[in-house]
Amino acid sequence: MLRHQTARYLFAVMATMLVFAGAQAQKLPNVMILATGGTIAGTGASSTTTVGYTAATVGVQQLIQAVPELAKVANVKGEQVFQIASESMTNEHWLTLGKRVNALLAQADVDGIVITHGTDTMEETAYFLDLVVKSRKPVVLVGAMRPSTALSADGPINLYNAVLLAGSPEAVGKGVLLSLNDQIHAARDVTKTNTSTPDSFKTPELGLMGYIQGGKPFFYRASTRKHTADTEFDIANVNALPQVDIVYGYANMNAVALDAFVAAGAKGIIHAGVGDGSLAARVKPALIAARKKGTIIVRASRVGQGILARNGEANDDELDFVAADTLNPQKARILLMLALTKTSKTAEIQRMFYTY
Ligand code: DAS
Repeated sequence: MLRHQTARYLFAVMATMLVFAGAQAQKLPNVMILATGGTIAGTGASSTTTVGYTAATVGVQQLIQAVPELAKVANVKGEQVFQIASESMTNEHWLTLGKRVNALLAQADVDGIVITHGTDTMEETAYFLDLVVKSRKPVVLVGAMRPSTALSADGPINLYNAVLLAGSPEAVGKGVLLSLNDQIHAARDVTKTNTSTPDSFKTPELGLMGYIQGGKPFFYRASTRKHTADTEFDIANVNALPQVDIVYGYANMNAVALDAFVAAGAKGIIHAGVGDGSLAARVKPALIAARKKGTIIVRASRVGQGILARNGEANDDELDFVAADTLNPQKARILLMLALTKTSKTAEIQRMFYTY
């Protein structure tokens, strides 16, 4: 009799625990982890290998299994969208990823998305998504500066923080975010500033958005520019992005690269000029000729910070050029590509550079 009662009691306890666990799981946000490769999925020859390792070797399920704490902050599911080192990211990868993100965010059972990604072009993918994601739900890009096999690998804690951030109400409506090193950055203004150290990602001058500490995100600022749900760009029916290339400014610069890009059919050129986007005497005629052929010219700066002033170092009104505002050249390229899916009118394109 006693054994029967004990069995019934144990069964009742287990049933209660299962119901409680289910209720807990129901209370946790549903976060999708889309894996694309990079160092966070990298492996090195030894635990002290922090450069010269192989990126994009560990699969998404392994990344999730390596951080069992994820289950305490979200119901996570993983999907391997592709597996590449991000220096090899292409427009085609971006269109695939952007469409997948929008499809998942349209699902009621997805509360947020984390994208594991290489650090080399992470800021670019983040900004592309900032301009094409049609949702206020959090999208967080995360990577690592050390491979998963290294002593003090930063991937696991970065992934934990990113999942926590993507499932947090505080991150809703903030635009696409990038989080490494316990920091939260806005996609538009963050950039990689160091080739190898864990604190590489910074938002110089304009400042990071906040921190993740003790399992909680803390926001101190938000972007003033349009993004995500407020975007005018739609890639749903876009199968290829217009070719836009970047010419880099330097002393003794010539027009060889510019002419080659235009001859190859570039629809737009980002001129990453010295200083405030100054045009070298040997290059200006080639830029004017390219514009006359219909190529859109955006004046940006290699400097990295500050406003690229319209009609400052060149008469953009007269030349019919566009000024990049504060976007770095690699991000100006992204905005110009998307702008060219809607218009080739320079006044409209300039408006977009002052809007996003
Ligand atoms: N090659 C780098 C990349 O995939 C590795 C990394 O830092 O993530 O971007």
